[in-house]
Amino acid sequence: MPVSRAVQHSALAEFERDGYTIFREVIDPELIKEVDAHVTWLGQQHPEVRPEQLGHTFLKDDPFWLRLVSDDRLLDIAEMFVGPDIALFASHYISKSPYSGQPVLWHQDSAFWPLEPMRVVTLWLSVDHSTPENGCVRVIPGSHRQEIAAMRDNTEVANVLGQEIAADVDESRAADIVLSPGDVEVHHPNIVHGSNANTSPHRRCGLTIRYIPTSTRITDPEQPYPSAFWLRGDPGRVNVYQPVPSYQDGRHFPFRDAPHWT
Ligand SMILES: O=C(O)CCC(=O)C(=O)O
Repeated sequence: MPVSRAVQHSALAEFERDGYTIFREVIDPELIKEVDAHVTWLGQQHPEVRPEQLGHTFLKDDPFWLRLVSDDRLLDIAEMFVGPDIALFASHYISKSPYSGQPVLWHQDSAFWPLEPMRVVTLWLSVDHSTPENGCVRVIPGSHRQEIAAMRDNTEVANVLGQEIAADVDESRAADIVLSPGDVEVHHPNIVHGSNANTSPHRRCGLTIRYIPTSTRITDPEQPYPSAFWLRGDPGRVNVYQPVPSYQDGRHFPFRDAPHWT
């Protein structure tokens, strides 16, 4: 069902005020089941990669991943924040295994990204139930209005980014983003956020999807950027995009919609 005008209005107001907002039951259980199987398949294809780090170059040759990030339900939400001309900049599964899933230390995404201007939005699709016990995303509401803080390396704790905001973050202000499979949290590139380690018996998997308007330039020297795909509207002139991969039986993750991706 398309997002109603009333929901759009309150989501945009929340996003502007807090730097994040949540949409419930965006992706249906059947597709989430396929996403779940995709994560398992990816882990088997890349046993050398930690499950918190599955992304980036892997998209280039993965028709299911493209099918998922091109889903109209996700693009309709992205459009509310970046307008009608949309490209994918990046996407990663951050799958935290039971008991051993690593934390993501406090950071602002814009400190890392080669984008000019920094117009970009993240949709975080929950694959599992995401709770404080299994290391859900935590945000500092309103912190998207702060300056971009300096980062420092942190290798004392095993963690996903290897870096954190150098200044102290007032954790008493943090909000836990509690989600069910199929829910989507949307956040601003400047919001201070992170997540704790998973010390629970339950996996916590989410897919980060970073959408840009096609007027945002990807300034990385590697062109086309490995996970840059034009998805909707006018492709513009500032980026080159990857060709959409064609599905081949036996080579790619098999999925219901595969016949439309050959
Ligand atoms: O999935 C997580 O724990 C962190 C997500 C994150 O840092 C992001 O979406 O930018």
